[in-house]
Amino acid sequence: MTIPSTIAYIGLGSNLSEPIKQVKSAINEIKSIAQCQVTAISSLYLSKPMGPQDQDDYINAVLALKTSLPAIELLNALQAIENKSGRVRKENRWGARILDLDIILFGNNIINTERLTIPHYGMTEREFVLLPLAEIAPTLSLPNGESVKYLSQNITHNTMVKLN
Ligand code: A4P
Ligand code: MG
Repeated sequence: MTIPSTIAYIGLGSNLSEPIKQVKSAINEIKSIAQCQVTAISSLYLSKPMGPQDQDDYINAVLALKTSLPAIELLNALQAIENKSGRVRKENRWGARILDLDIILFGNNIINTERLTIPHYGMTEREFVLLPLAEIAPTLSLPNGESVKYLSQNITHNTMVKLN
């Protein structure tokens, strides 16, 4: 029997404790999640913080993976990686963090549960999500039909720098 698989897109972000190292090591950790196969990885991008400005710049990236896991199990695996990185969850919204792993898209699924909102609620307004996503999936559309490439070309561009 073939297990149905889904293409999911994961957003990675870090602005503490050597962010480039954090993001690269998270990519390696994600590669070792059972029932997941990483199929594409964007460049790393340096981005100005969204939210409070009294924090360091972020390193952001997006990767694509193929998985037979349900979305909630993928979230559990990603949160285990965040916890392993030493991330401490704080009350302040959009504050500095060692590692943030968000499920941006999970196939064409629309999920609204207590623990998951997919597509990710901020994805259509965030340059640091749309640019790396359009880099690895230029023909991708959201479940509502919106084109990622179109969204990425029409977002307000700030000062993102592509690092590699
Ligand atoms: N959750 C719901 N939907 C999802 C999803 N699609 N993927 C829930 C992942 N998690 C999801 O997450 C809080 C809860 O959201 C989880 O327990 C999960 O059940 P969290 O990671 O603990 O909290 P958070 O990430 O601090 O909250 P939030 O509001 O999602 O933060 P954001 O919106 O991701 O903002 N500036 C730049 N330049 N680059 C960045 O990457 N990131 C942030 C964080 C702020 N500014 C930034 C960046
Ligand atoms: Mg998060």
